[in-house]
Formats: sequence, structure tokens, C-alpha cells
Amino acid sequence: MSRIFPALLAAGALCALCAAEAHAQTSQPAPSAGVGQRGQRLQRLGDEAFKRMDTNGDGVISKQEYMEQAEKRFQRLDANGDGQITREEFDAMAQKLRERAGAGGGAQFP
Ligand SMILES: [Ca+2]
Ligand SMILES: [Ca+2]
Repeated sequence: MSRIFPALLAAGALCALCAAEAHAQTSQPAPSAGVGQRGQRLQRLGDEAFKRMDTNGDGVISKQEYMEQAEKRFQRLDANGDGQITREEFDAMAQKLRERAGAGGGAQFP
């Protein structure tokens, strides 16, 4: 548990970024994404992910806010609710993210 938990938190944070990117892919298609546009898009994704995690809007992500997001992501990944994420459940979420990102493949799953 003690070694796995930080890894799950990191995966959760990356999932948040993946979800933000998948959302951006569907809501704001870039006609010709150059380096500058990509940088701006990544900045916007970071802003969106931060705002989503800062649920009380005080400008910082408390440990409680972070843990709440991590718990939600864990529950999303644990499809059968048995308290463990199998490789199949993990891969299924990765597949969903790839599908959401579209055939162009903008979102990267860790
Ligand atoms: Ca906050
Ligand atoms: Ca499970």
C-alpha cells in the first residue's frame, strides 16, 4: 500500500491532465496546431486541470482536494468496485481516453 499509493496519486494527476486534454480535443479543435499553439493548449489544459482540482477556488489545491480527486479517479478506474485496479481495468480506461482523443491521438495515457 505505501509504495503503491503515491504511484496511484501520480496516475490520478496524469489522468486529470489526460481528461482535460481529451476534453480540449473535442471542444476546441485546432485547425493547424503549431508549436506555439501546442504550448498554449498545454497551458490551458494545465489551467483547466488546476481549476478542476481546486474545488473551493481559493487558488491552491489542498491535500484534501487532491485526495478527493484521487479517490474519484480510483473509483473510475476500479470498474468492478473491488478496491483494486487490475491491468485490464487500467487498460480499459486508457482505451476510453484514446477513443475520446480521437483517431488523431492527442491524449497520452501514462
Ligand atoms: Ca483549494
Ligand atoms: Ca477492480
